[in-house]
Amino acid sequence: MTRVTLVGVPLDCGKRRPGCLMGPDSFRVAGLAEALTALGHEVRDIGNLAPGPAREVPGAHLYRAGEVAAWTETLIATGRALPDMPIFMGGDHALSCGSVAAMAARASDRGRPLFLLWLDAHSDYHTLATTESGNLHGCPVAYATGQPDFDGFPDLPARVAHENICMIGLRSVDPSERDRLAGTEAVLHDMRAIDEHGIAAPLPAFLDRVRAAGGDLHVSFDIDFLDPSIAPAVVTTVPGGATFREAHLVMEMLCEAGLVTSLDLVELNPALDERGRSARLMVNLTESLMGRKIFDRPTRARG
Ligand code: 4U7
Ligand code: MN
Ligand code: MN
Ligand code: MN
Repeated sequence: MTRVTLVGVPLDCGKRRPGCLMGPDSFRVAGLAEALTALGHEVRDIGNLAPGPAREVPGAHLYRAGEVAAWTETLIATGRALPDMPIFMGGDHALSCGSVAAMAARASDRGRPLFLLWLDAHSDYHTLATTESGNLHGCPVAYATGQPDFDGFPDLPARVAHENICMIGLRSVDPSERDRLAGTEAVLHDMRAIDEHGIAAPLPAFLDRVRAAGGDLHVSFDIDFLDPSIAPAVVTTVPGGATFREAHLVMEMLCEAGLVTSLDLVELNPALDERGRSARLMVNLTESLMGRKIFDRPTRARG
């Protein structure tokens, strides 16, 4: 049994096309709390957070950056103090500036490192200086790892080390992100690697490292990790994403490892959904993460 805290984050200012505002309520309507309760977990929904007043963030090309910075401040303050397993129901991916920073701070308060599993078509490694779109949902990994050029944002209480990051599902990475990530120890699995080796391949080694380090593990699930044919509720669809079974397998393997301490569900745009199917799929995947299985499997031997 896990104690789960649902945190609504109706942050919709990380990109120009609105809609993620309704994400938290779509997850509620799709039955997230009920599904986790039925699996035997203790679930508490603390409602939706609200940001403080916008901060001063310089940069004419940036879209509503002062509001993202205000949300980041709220998320760090609230998230750091949350017990148990928070699920941040977005909201767009700019919320992960705050959720990841908060979980890194919480882990460091407990004397542990934070590991980050990034499930996304994109690497979200822009800084305020490198983003061409000016949309801050493309920036959270750079912020959370402590890259420079986040003037006006709150100081990071604790940063995530690149060597503790694993990204799976990549298929749209901008050249400047690629060049800067290539110089780090982050483990990057693009869709080509998944086609070639299977989605299960990169996980055991990463999970072994989390376990060996006694780390917390935050999973950031951008709905565009999934192929748009099964999850249509996204603004800019990127073809060639994870299939239904590939995504469930990742969740099932994470469940078996028993290491996940927090989760983001982000970028769902309910206005573009088809009769709620994308929201329902995200809820089903969360159920797989939290223990729904057909048969028990013997625990894999660990090296
Ligand atoms: B998401 C992009 F240019 N890199 O910076 C950008 F391709 O949270 C996309 O992963 C960012 O959906 C996507 O605007 C952010 C673009
Ligand atoms: Mn993203
Ligand atoms: Mn994405
Ligand atoms: Mn997106």
